[in-house]
Amino acid sequence: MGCSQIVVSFCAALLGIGYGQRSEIVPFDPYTSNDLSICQCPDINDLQSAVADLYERLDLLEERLKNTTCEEVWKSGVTESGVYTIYPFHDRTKSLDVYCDFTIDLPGWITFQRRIDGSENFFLYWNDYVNGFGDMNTEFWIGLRTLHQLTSERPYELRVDMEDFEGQTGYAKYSTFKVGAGVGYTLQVNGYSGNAGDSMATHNGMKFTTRDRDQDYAPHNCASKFQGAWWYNYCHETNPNGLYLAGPHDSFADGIEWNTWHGYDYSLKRIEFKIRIR
Ligand SMILES: [Ca+2]
Repeated sequence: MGCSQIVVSFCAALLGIGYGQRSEIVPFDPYTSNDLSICQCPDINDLQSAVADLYERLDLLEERLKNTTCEEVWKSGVTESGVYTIYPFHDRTKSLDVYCDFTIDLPGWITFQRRIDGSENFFLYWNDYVNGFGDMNTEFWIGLRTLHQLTSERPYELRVDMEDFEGQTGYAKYSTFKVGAGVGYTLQVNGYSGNAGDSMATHNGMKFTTRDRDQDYAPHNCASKFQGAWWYNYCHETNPNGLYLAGPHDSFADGIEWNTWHGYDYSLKRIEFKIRIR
């Protein structure tokens, strides 16, 4: 133990500040010097200011460790997709647990919806869709409130990945994705690229509709008719929150459809909606 550790620990203990804090006022390297002759108790004001400085540095360090996005989680060395805590808001005290996808188009995406096995009931109500539901590791919806909070603070892009029961995959990307404030939660989506076709275009500018809140253009309730919840127009080209009908079905458009890829009578095996800051 060098001089300053001894002195500062001793003086800090005397002054009731705590054990082991290091003051900068000792003018030599505390970890190498063995010259105890110049050890002296620092002034209490200097000591307090050194402690304050230390706390400030700890705050800065803690701030640096807070990942804003899934991309930052990935860049920190994590490579496995899963649920991680990020700090995506301007208010850096506010955290959010999200599922980060590190499987495709790296460095990483926030997944906000997933259908994969039909384990979750998606024919739910307004409050469910505002607040979110399900299990982030299997099937879930992150919630309209969260989507609005995220996309109102920074510009986001969207990626939709899908898979059929024959093992084919398709995707659609959009350079703009934004969800307006409640109660409409109006969707803004455009700038398509991909290989599954643009089934979101008809939903651009639409409000969100659930079985108990009709904000679509059809005379009936599109969510009730197609057993889902979405930014329905009159009514849809994609119905990702529809019934898990597992492949070809006789009913019309009430499964997990992406019309420009598999039409209105084929319910996809997997569909995932993901966003990241563009
Ligand atoms: Ca309607």
